[in-house]
Amino acid sequence: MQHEPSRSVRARPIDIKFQETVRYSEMPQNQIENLRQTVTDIVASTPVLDIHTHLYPPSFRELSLWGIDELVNYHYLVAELFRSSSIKPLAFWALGKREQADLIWRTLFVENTPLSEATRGVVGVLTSLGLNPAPADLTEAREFFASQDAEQHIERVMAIANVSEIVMTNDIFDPGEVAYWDRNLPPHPKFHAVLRMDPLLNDWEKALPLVAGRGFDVSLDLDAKTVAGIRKFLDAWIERMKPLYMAASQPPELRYPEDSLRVRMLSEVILPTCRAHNLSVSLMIGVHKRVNPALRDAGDSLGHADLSSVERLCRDFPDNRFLVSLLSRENQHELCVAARKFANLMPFGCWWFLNNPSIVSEITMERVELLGSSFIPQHSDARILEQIIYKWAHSRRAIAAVLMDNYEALQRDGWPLTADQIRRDVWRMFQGNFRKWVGMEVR
Ligand code: HDL
Ligand code: ZN
Repeated sequence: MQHEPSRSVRARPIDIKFQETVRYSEMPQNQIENLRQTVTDIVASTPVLDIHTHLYPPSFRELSLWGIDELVNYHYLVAELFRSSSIKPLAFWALGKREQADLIWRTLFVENTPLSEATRGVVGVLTSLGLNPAPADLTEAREFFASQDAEQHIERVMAIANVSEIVMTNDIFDPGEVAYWDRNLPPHPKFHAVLRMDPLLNDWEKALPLVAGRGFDVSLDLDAKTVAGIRKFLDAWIERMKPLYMAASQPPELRYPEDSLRVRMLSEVILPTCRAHNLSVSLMIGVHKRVNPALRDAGDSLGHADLSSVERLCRDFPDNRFLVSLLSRENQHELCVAARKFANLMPFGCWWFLNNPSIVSEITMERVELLGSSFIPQHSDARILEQIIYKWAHSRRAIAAVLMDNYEALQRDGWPLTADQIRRDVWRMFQGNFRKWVGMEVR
């Protein structure tokens, strides 16, 4: 029963003098400048483990994309082309890759200024490789890339980007991917595998023949035999691929709990398999696929996801680890709060349409304020090798600025901050949190 305060207590005016409980001592300007330079240097010099990319070593053949024609044909730029050119998608797709690149270059880099994140990125790559960043055409760049040795080029680009290791996206339903793994080649020391399985969750009817085709006894109904068959299929892939985690991109309509094949596949097949192999699952939620099919890979959009479903997954599966990235800017604060409630939830990256400096800054600031250094700030999502150069340069600049503000405030409040503490924090965000999450050795 609520105790009612006596009248006298209630009547007495509440006399609170608001005063600064902490006397902010102004930091000397040179201390601020020193701090900013220290943070800039540490963020720039800490190698990052790029936890989600679509990059592959040369042994993956046509999946391994690099060079100017791939860079300029990035699907982000294809989408931007149609806003500044009269060409229609059908006519564009009828062109060869070089003609496509020439058209994109002329339209977005010559007839217009490369102001967008994705166009400016190509400029930064050319500059960092010592090439003319503003040529009239792609002749010089094509000659440069044609003269590169693939392996040496990978080493050079990773060094420029200060990326220590690259985590791939290995779609077990992609024929090119399956062909690679069927060759049983030795793994590349700097590229790590991830078992990507979208069709299992998003389109079982399409996935079924590919699972059955590998000799597993499965049918359309998710009966006990089929659950066992899909788990054996995944076990075989895990044995071969040794993935760091399992991953799937999900539409914003993902709801849990829900009486659906998607949720049964997740709760009866995927999550138990992850537990059996001590693997985290990465759920990348918020994609509306092909809202404009004519644009192909450039035709995807986004939607607002349901964080209560994510929280209930973390609650109901406490022995699973959820590596989560959401595509809607409006979901980011909710994701931080959910991560405060569940230690088996790891927010990561500023994904896709969020990977722009203004939004990376906003998301990183609210993550630091709510989660300290207990999150993974970024991944490149690079599809073409050289993109890690600009994607990480842009992200490092935004992340460093956020850390400067927070360290400055900490010093103002009297904390005896040291460069070693900053080094430890940045290493944790760029390397340690992920290594620990997936069980890699934490150097
Ligand atoms: O599903 C994904 O992994 C996304 O990152 C898509 O590949 C998307 O097309 C992309 O390249 N985003 O950057
Ligand atoms: Zn991706």
